[in-house]
Amino acid sequence: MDLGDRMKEYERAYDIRLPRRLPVILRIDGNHFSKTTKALKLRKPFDWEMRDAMVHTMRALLDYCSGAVLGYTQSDEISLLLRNNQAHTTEPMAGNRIQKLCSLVASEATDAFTRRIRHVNPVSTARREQVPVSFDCRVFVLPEDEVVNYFLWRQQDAMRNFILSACRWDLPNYDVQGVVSKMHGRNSVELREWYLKVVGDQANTIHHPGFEMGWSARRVQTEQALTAVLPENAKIPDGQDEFSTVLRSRWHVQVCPKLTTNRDYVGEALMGDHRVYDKPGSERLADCANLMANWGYDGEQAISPLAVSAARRFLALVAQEPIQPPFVAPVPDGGVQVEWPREDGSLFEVEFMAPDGSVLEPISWTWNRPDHGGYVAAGTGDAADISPPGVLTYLATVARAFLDGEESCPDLPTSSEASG
Ligand SMILES: Nc1nc2c(ncn2[C@@H]2O[C@H](COP(=O)(O)OP(=O)(O)OP(=O)(O)O)[C@@H](O)[C@H]2O)c(=O)[nH]1
Ligand SMILES: [Mg+2]
Repeated sequence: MDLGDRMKEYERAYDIRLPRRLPVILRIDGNHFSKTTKALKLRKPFDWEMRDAMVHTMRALLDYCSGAVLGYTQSDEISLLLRNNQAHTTEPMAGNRIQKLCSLVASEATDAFTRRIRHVNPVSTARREQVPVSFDCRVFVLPEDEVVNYFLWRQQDAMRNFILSACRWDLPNYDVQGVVSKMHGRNSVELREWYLKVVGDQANTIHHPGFEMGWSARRVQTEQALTAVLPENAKIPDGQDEFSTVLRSRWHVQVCPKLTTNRDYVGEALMGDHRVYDKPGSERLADCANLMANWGYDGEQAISPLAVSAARRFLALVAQEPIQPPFVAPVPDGGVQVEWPREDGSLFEVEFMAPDGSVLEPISWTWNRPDHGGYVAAGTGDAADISPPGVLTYLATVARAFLDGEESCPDLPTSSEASG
């Protein structure tokens, strides 16, 4: 055997591959991050720049890894779920070769995190350039019915660490160490209750829920106006018009829902069925409220609390009507969109916008009908307007007429009609 063959044989002995078609988990973890975070001068116990860089890295890895369907990050770690069973011909990433997968993904993570953490804050760029950062990566397969449990395990780790850290940092005047050591490992739910009782009303403002639950990303389909995605001056394709829409797939980053009560969140990603529109409106609204600025990594605004509160009141009104619940989606400029499609292709859409100073809770609506190439009705108002019948009450009536198959939009009654 010549030298080359002999060396190749040594190499091949450890060129091990994962079995095909099983769910693949990659876990990327910051190497010695207790030291690294100190050198980067990140805030303890929870730091937004660290979080931003981790979420950014997760997003970069989701794009990098073929077959990625779900990402979850907490503390200094990221878990990715990859699938390679979509078709019989689907090729797994890096041929499922373990060494190649781990080294590629760890390098990509290191690159994405390093760039982000150095430049997220211009004041610290120069100092941070001196700090070496590295990530490790492990990879394995598991049975389909364990995938949800895997993510649940990582989230429980986040929740336990969150409450232990929050107690230690926020309650220096208490014998936290005593309480923690009494409860440690036994019952973090009790510890959480104790913490909430002690910090009282401030509980919601001290830490963002994402520090407790972690952040996650799934691929979702969103509907966009055709005119918004076509290049400027491009011709609208035959059979479509300026009101046509297209489905676009994108990564949707959010505070991870509590997985013990939302197992479907992971289950849907695993089964390749995770359209953003599948959730009840109230849950989607809660997701929207938790989005950070730049949630789609395209310069989006955080969702306005006023828009969320107006949309919430509207959903409560609509829930009293015997009609199907609407779809709810965030809007890039900080608003929330609530909409119903009809089988004939019509769409009734209400947008709760971020306030621009002119009115308290600006709102606009359109009833769009494709066959007549235009709007049946459109209007704007202030959701805060409660003079009879109130804009929200009116729009709930319109939604009902729309779903009842009406062809025209009820008029906005004048105050005298409504009270008379
Ligand atoms: N200051 C600060 N530190 C953080 C934050 N998130 C994570 N960390 C640090 O990251 C560490 C993650 O823990 P581990 O991964 O178990 O420990 P490690 O030091 O990275 O060690 P290895 O992973 O074994 O290399 C925590 O102990 C924290 O010190 C944060 O938001 N702020
Ligand atoms: Mg680590």
